[in-house]
Amino acid sequence: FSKSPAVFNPKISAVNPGADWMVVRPLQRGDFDKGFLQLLSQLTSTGSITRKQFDERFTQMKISGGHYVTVIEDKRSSKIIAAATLTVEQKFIHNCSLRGRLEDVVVNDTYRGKQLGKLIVVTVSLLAQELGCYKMSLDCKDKLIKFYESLGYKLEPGNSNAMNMRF
Ligand code: 16G
Repeated sequence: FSKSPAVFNPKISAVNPGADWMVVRPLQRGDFDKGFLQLLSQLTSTGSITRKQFDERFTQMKISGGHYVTVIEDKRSSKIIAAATLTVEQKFIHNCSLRGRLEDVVVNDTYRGKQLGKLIVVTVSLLAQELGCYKMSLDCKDKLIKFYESLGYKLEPGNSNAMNMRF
């Protein structure tokens, strides 16, 4: 990320969120009541997750480690308005290195244009770098390629085709 202008010449960044009505922080159990799952449903199907299921998954993620679910809360309404997850994989390659994956990035529709997507992606990307990941990867829709490129992500032609097997 060292050449990313978004990180080193920001108007808005992890250290300068630019507004006192919001906070960037790790997911908390109480976020079940702050619309976290409703926000995720703007990204894809969540199913109908009960409080118990949410709590158990939260606990499992804590125990297994490597899951950094990060959110932005609007403190005025106590609602989660953006989220992104860093998942860290342990590797043998690259001298027993770590690989980061950027997952489940979503910003509430009604908060468009406030650069919250940039804020949360830059925050989570810096976290990956701080944790010692040798790279950070993501899958995204075609229309989001420009957005991620503006934050320092690059397509690697011939080397990074996303393929899925859906079950
Ligand atoms: C996007 C997300 C991915 C998410 C998937 C859900 C980013 C950068 N990518 O690819 O993390 O899990 O959508 O879509 O946020 P699906 O329900 O079709 O798997």
